[in-house]
Amino acid sequence: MKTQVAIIGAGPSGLLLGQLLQREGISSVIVEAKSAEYVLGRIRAGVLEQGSADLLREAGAGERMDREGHVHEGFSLAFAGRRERIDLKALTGGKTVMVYGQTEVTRDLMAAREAAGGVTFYEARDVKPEGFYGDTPRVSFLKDGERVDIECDYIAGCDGFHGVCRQSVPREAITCFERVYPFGWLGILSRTPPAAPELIYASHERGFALCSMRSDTLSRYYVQCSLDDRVDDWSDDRFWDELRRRLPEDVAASLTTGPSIEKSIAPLRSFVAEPMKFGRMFLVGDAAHIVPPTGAKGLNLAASDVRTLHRVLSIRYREGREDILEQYSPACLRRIWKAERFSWWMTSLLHRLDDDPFSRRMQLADLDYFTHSAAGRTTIAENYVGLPYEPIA
Ligand code: RFL
Ligand code: PHB
Repeated sequence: MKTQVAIIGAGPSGLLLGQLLQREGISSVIVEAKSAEYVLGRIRAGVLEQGSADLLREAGAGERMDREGHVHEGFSLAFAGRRERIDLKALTGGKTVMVYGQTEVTRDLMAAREAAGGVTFYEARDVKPEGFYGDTPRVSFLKDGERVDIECDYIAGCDGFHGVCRQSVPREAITCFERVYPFGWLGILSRTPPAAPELIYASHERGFALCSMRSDTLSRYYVQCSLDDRVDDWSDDRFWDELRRRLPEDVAASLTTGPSIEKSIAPLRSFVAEPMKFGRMFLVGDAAHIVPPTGAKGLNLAASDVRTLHRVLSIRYREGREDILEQYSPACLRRIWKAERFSWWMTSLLHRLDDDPFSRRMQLADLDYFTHSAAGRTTIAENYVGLPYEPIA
């Protein structure tokens, strides 16, 4: 089997790339280790930058998002009994974010790919990117016990943090930067109305908490937890009690609780691999970088990598310019490091870091300063809505 771009991974990165390439007349085949149902069962991101929402529209998969998603013009930071609103729209010259779940984004992209007749192999085993330092790269895998080989011009490694692509690169060709945080997030999804119309990020002596949502009837909440905690340690009642204790009193008092329909623990990590291009293979999204979820940047960074790869591949195929491909890695990394910085900073600002009262006073001073200075609020807002995309020439 032959294609122009072999894409490994059918998460949001792989599916979005496939869709954008298809619109440009560039063929792709997607190879995914799990089933489509499994991919759709992962509850993850909820906040899309305006640029990510625009990209979904460009991919022809934005219709339901525009109908069912919610545009948010601000969010709040809660600390020391106060609630400070960051007015995203006013502080960024009109930019907003879209609250629309990653599950729905993935579902819409899968439907768009099916409608366009795109080829996707699910439940592929022993997937291997091969020959990417030469002129004839291949992706090889087992499907229903048979080995399949896909010959291609380029490989897009969209296979997430634990994927095979980054691991296939020779050790000396890649440098990884990492910070692992000494706490995690326990998240639940419940069929209850959201605690407030906008997101609330709460910094409390007992630890961080976040009120988010998927719709008017579906809420997503998180509390900072210990890395030793197991999901089974947290009954729904324990979760709701802990959440209430960390929220502003009025929000806690009006919180609607109900049975959780999903509950999971995620560790927090910052990670960047450099470079992101190895011969004819590109790393995209979580395969190349991870951010702690505090800044809502993971999916958005994946989308901006896809945007850049789509732009350079389009120029490559339209104009025959191979040199343009060299811009992929530096252009992506410039934006990635700024999002890494923001996510790390938001994480340090809002979580319980240690038992040192001095650390807590520094956090409160930072929160007080940033929410009361126009420059501080603007800094938070312009990072949250998403920094400008790096130009490709
Ligand atoms: P994904 O989504 O991990 O998809 C990778 C796909 O590759 C497949 N795969 C393989 N396929 C073939 N062969 C192999 N050897 C393979 N190995 C793996 C996997 O099965 C999978 O289907 O990566 P992608 O596409 O780069 O997308 C990245 C995003 O999923 C991620 O950045 C976000 O979910 C991060 N994130 C958030 N991002 C935001 O922008 N806003 C948020 O509000 C936000 N909240 C979150 C989050 C992530 C969270 N967790 C659990 C990590 C909240 C949480 C709790
Ligand atoms: C979510 O709704 O899952 C969510 C929202 C904002 C974040 C992280 C996760 O910063």
